[in-house]
Amino acid sequence: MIFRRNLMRGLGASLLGINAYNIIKPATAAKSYIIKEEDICDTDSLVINHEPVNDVTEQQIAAVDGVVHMLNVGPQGSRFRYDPMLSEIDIGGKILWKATTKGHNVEFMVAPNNIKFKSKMHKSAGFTFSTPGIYTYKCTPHVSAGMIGVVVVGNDLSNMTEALDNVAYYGQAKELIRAILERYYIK
Ligand SMILES: [Cu+2]
Repeated sequence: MIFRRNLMRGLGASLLGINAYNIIKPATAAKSYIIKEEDICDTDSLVINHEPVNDVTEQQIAAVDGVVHMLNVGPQGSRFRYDPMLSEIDIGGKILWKATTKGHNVEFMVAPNNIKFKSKMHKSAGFTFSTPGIYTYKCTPHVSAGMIGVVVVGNDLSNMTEALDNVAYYGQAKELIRAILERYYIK
């Protein structure tokens, strides 16, 4: 389940060409996305695999807590974006990154317990978040263009300091991650 505790606070704000609607968007429409079997990144395709993702079948999409689209052009017209950029899920929730357009992947940058995950290019991928905390992730080839995302699991902000800055952040990634975290979680 997505909790929307912070949604109202951000409404109307605009920073760096992103607005609250596009950062936090309810994932209740997940059932409407049809994922083809061949678009699912299977376990053997993962460079680093800590969670099997080949169990994300069409029938199981309805059980996904959030769907994040990987896009060549984001909702605001920026190149190379995830939509939404921020996902909030409960412990044990699963996110599906859908290869809506090709050329993208998902690679964790900051994660609790230094959990590693890197999906194959051009493929949809899923991950089950069993450890609470803040996760930041990038599209490996597009991080400098700001193709980044944030997942907050279990409303646990204990690794905020680490999430705010990391050597893996560069280009637009750094200011976008900071903007998201500061707007919604830092008073
Ligand atoms: Cu990309």
